Parts: sequence; structure tokens; C-alpha cells
Amino acid sequence: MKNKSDIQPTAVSQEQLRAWLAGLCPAAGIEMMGAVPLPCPLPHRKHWDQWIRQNRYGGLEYLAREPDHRADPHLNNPWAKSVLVMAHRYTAGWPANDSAPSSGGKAPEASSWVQRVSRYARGDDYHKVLLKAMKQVLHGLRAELPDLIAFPATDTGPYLEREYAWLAGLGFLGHNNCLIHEKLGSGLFLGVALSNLEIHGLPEAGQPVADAFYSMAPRRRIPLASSFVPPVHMCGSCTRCLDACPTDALDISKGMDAGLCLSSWSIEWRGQAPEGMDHKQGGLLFGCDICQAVCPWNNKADRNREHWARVNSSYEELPHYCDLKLLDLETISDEKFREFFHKTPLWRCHPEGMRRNAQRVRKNLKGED
Ligand code: B12
Ligand code: SF4
Ligand code: SF4
Repeated sequence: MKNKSDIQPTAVSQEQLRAWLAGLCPAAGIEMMGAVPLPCPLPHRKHWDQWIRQNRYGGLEYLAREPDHRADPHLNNPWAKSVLVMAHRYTAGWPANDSAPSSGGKAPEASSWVQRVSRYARGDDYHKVLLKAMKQVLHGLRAELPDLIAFPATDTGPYLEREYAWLAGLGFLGHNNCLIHEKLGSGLFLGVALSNLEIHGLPEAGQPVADAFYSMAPRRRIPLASSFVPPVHMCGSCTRCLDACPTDALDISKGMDAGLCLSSWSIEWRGQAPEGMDHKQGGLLFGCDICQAVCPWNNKADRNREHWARVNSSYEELPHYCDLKLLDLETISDEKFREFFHKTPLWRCHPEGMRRNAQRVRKNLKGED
């Protein structure tokens, strides 16, 4: 690898890039890809600073570390000319009035597992799947542009992935905080890659584009004038996600309070839920999909699911461990936890987190197994 200070830009036109990506992305399982030029002032920097100041990061201390570098990757990487952004679908949408929001419409008969575990955590570890797909696209690009340098990351890098995805035209930012595509909904994982790609013809840095360079589903039927600036959100007067959140974690003007989000308690935290709030977790064992399941954009995506290519089957099929009962999980040994969940997203909560979650849910469900 070159010393980063020696990295030179490599130029490409938007048109050329679009043509290459039309072949590379579908072959790799990437459903959308766009780019944001660097340096780039973040339009929501003010919101984000306020979010940190108001301590809404729920004890996830890494989010508050080095805010300037997080908001501007160019500070540490002056060689970088763009952030490439990719999206990878994990679900085709949520049916309206889903009685078990994590279920994909199959619960309760099919399996209690699908009622209790967030859909994003159903299949293989997405960090590995998405990273592999991103590397495949970058490898293909490098065959055309031998001087391309790009460092892919998903989740783990200090990047505000949703903000970049919005700027790159992959969707809008909903009141539920998710990046939502008008046709594909929000069941999307995001990944970014800092690159030395200088892309000609992008709008001014800090301004969102109307659509991605590659998308399996164009955002609008009629291609829009290049001067069109897409809105930040397309929620209109809807507040369904805010109303449905069991813990009131969402706020339109302040963003999410991550300390109140069931995803934090059940996945990220090692300790207990906030005092007196155990019951709010209801029957959700790992993660929470409620604010996505009630979203009309996801309900619409679900109605149109047959129209689009299928989601990677590993995310839709039930995992082999889906028959595990709450009682099994409440007492699961560290070894068994490893045996079942290593290389799956559930690994993230550690064995003690899984035992705690199962105990809490069993109590909430009055001993149901
Ligand atoms: C920390 C984290 C969490 C935390 C905090 C979530 C949060 N809303 O901030 C917890 C553990 C709660 C969480 C939960 C989930 N997460 Co998470 N999470 C992250 C992570 C690592 C950082 C997010 C972050 O920086 N948050 C700080 C806030 C302020 O930033 P933000 O949400 O990105 O918001 C930006 C814009 O929305 C914008 N903005 C626009 N308007 C406004 C208005 C206001 C008032 C504010 C404050 C901001 C704002 O400003 C922000 C900064 O640019 C990202 C990966 C990454 N590196 O980005 C994944 C990520 C956001 N998570 C993801 C997923 C899938 C989930 C879950 C669905 C998992 C689950 N089922 O349990 C839930 C969804 C909960 C929800 N409704 O947001 C995906 C989102 C994909 C998508 N389509 O949006 C990401 C991108 C991971 C990935 N690589 O795919 N997550
Ligand atoms: S994921 Fe669940 S707890 Fe978190 S904000 Fe959405 S509805 Fe609320
Ligand atoms: S439920 Fe309504 S308010 Fe929430 S993100 Fe979806 S459209 Fe926006």
C-alpha cells in the first residue's frame, strides 16, 4: 500500500462511472451506489453537534469522540476526493399493520423467532456480506481505473453514513432517522469508501443529488432536471413512527434519544434498561423494527416487492437456530452462544446480553417460552 500522503487523485466522468456501475453493482449485490465530493461541509452538522451536546447518544461514547473528524473525514485524509456510498437491501419492506413488526408478515404462526429478532439480524453478518460486495465493485472499478484507491467501511468507520447516502441521492432522511428510498423503503444497509476518485460533473459539495449513479430502482419516474434539489425528508405531516415508538425515543427537531432506543438496550448496552422501563421491550429479544414497520414507505415497498429483484435469501430465510426458546437463551452458555451466533449480527450483544434480553422478554411475556 502507498503512503497515504503520496496518493494522487484519479479522474473520471459521471457518465463513464454510471456505465461501469450498471454492470458491476448488480453483479456484486449492491442495489445503489453514489458519491459525494470531498471536502464536503455537512448540511446537518448543526443538528449533529446539538445531538451530541444534548447527550442523546445513549452512552455510545465513540459517537461523541473527535466530532470534527467525524463530520469531516477530509481533515485526516486530505488525499481523499470523494466518499463512495453503497446500499445493500436486507428486506423488501414491512407489511402494513404488521402484528409483529420484526416478523416479515410470517409471524406468529411461522416462528416466534421472527417476531422477536430484528430483520436486519436474520441472516449472515452484514458487515462481512456488504464489505465483500463493496470490495467486488471496487475491484471491478480498479480494472478500469488502475490508480483508484478506496477504503471501504460499513458501520465501523467514523462516518455519518446516512448523511452521505442522502447527499449521494440514495434516499431521504425520515423522522424515524432512517435513510428511506421512495421505492425500496429503509431496509438497506449502508457502506462508504473514502476514495481518490475525482468525479467530474457533481453538484457543489454539500448539496444532495436527485438520484444515485446506479440504482436498481430510479427514485422518480421522470428523470429530473440536474438543477433539482431533493428534499431532506418526504414525511409530509406523517408522524406514525414517532407515535408508535414504545419508548418515545424519537423527536422531529432533536433526533433520536439513543438512550431510550430498544436497539441500544438490547444490542449495544451491557447493563440494564433505564430504571422502570424493562416492560417497554415487550417481546423484542434483539433490536427493534417498530419505527420502520409502521412507515408508509416501507408498507408501499412491501406491496411492490414482486416488482424488484429478490433480497439476498440469507436475510429472508429463517436461520437454523430459530427454534431456540427463550428459556434456552436465558441460560445459554458462552460456548453455545458462540456455536449459534458467531458470524451473525447477534454476536454483538455478547452472551450475557442475550441471557439478560431473554430473561427480560420472558418476564414481559409472563413466562412464555
Ligand atoms: C450508533 C448507531 C445506532 C444507534 C443510534 C441510532 C441513531 N439514530 O443515531 C442505535 C443502536 C440506537 C441504532 C439503531 C439502529 N440502527 Co444503527 N447505526 C448507528 C451508527 C453506527 C452511527 C449512527 C450515528 O452516527 N448517529 C448519530 C445521528 C445524529 O446520526 P444519523 O442517524 O446518521 O443522522 C444524520 C442525518 O439523519 C442528519 N439529520 C438530518 N436531519 C436531522 C435532524 C436532526 C434533529 C438530527 C439530530 C439529525 C438530522 O444528521 C445526522 C448526521 O449527519 C450507524 C452507522 C454509521 N457509521 O453511520 C448505524 C446505522 C445508522 N444503523 C442502521 C440500522 C439498520 C439500525 C437499526 C434499524 C437496527 C435495528 N433494527 O435495531 C436501528 C434503527 C433505529 C433508528 N430508528 O435509527 C443503519 C441504517 C440504515 C438506514 N437505512 O438508515 C446504519 C447506517 C448502519 C449501516 N451501515 O447500515 N443504530
Ligand atoms: S427502533 Fe424501536 S425503540 Fe428505537 S426509535 Fe425505533 S421504534 Fe423507538
Ligand atoms: S413513519 Fe411517517 S414520519 Fe416516520 S419516517 Fe415514515 S413517513 Fe416519515
